[in-house]
Amino acid sequence: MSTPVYEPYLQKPRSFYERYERKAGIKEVTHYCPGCGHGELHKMIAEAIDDFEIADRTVFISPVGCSVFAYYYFDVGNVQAAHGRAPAVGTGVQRARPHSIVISYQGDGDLAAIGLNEILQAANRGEKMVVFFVNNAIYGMTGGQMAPTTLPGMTTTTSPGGRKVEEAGAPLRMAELIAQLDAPVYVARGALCSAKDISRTRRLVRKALQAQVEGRGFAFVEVLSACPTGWGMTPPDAHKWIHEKMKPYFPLDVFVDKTDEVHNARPEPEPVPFERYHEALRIDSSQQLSFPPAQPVDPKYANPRLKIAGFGGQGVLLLGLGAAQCGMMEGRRVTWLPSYGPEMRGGTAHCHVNISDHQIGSPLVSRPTVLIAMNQPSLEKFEPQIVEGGLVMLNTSMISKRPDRDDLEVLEVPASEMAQKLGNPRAANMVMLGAYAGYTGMIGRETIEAALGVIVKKRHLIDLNMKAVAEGYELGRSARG
Ligand SMILES: Cc1ncc(C[n+]2csc(CCOP(=O)(O)OP(=O)(O)O)c2C)c(N)n1
Ligand code: SF4
Repeated sequence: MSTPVYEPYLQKPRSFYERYERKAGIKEVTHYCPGCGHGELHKMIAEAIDDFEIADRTVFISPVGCSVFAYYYFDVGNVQAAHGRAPAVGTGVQRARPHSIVISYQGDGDLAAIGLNEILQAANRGEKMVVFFVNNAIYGMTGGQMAPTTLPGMTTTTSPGGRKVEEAGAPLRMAELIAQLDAPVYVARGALCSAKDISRTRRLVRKALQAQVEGRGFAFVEVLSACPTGWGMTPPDAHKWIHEKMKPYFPLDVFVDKTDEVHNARPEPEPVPFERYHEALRIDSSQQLSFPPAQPVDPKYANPRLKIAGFGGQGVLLLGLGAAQCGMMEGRRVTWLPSYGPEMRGGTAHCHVNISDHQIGSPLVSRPTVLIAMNQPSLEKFEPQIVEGGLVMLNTSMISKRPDRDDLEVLEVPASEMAQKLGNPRAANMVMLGAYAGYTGMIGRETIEAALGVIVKKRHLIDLNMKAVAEGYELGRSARG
């Protein structure tokens, strides 16, 4: 008798990514600690998105806090907002794209401290969005500081003697605060501690999302959620603590439910034509097409996502800007995103560039099709991110090793030495830009020369840069054969 094959009953929601491509090597699990409420709530939201079949028009706004990486998990539209600003970002998204389902996901530090004004104003305006407010009574991400929701007497890293109400005020009951405004249509509080509370919270989540599907208005669901790490407890003790300590202070209830009374019909989905953005930005799109796109482009190199990396002073940001400028002058859609940070002090500096014939979803390049590595640490750091069979361009003057992977196409360019021969090693970035254009055919040589006039601010360096581009271009072309 053959063994029956059972379909798994419990499946990952479809609106979660199949794999969580957050870091090389970590693809199956989230970054949350064991027992953390964020993971539980994520799953409830994802299941509801699946059931309402709204993944293609959902925009999830991740906050600053432990859930900052939510965009690695939810396979929907994602925006990462500055601390406390998710309701403002959500307002913009909702008003620009009224058919979107906007989810603002926020912690208590994010929503009730730095973002208190934002949330009250958005709720008071009755913006059409749902806010999931994760109340774990502390700042989890930064190591457990006191939050506006920290309970009286509760010990945190910034209230080692326990929260003193006479000094810090009483904990804010956000659901009650929002509920006394006129505009919100649904305000509720749930908890993630027992099976009963979890299934009740699931219903609240669905109801609030349903209100968005039906275009009814502002919905707010506060969720009492465990932070075993920040509280210094095991997950079972943390659940018990929510039940015994948090629930008495933050009662579970549905404070407002006007979802049957209020109905603001949503406009039918109406995608905004790309030209309308140009209109809004006062860009004459016919003027953009100053240079014919380089033709023909091998499909392998079309619509590239570039990561360009090196150490501070190698001009990697300018190299990226040059590539983006060229793409723009050839009438393509482009983005350029510099990455600053500790890299400025001697490590790697890098930028993300997209050049595309299509609308670009995100300026972030997490899976580059092309890596331009100007020094060895950049190769080591970003090689694992390159897509399978992608192109890596190495400044061999500074890189002695070769990629570990054998699926990559490698173009070796002794860029710094070539630039040195021209009189200035700092022009290595332009050698690389020329080599990229010559090798892939993605950018026309004339376009680069014109682009230099725009991006190189020191006029006396334009000649040198032109020569560097020309040398790189020839090397790239002959390497291609
Ligand atoms: C403008 C700004 N101020 C402060 C910080 C530091 N910071 C990062 S996360 C955080 C608190 C997050 O706590 P919470 O919203 O409760 O989320 P949790 O980590 O508990 O999920 C703070 C203060 C920051 N990133 N940006
Ligand atoms: S620190 Fe707390 S809130 Fe953050 S992931 Fe860990 S358990 Fe969750």
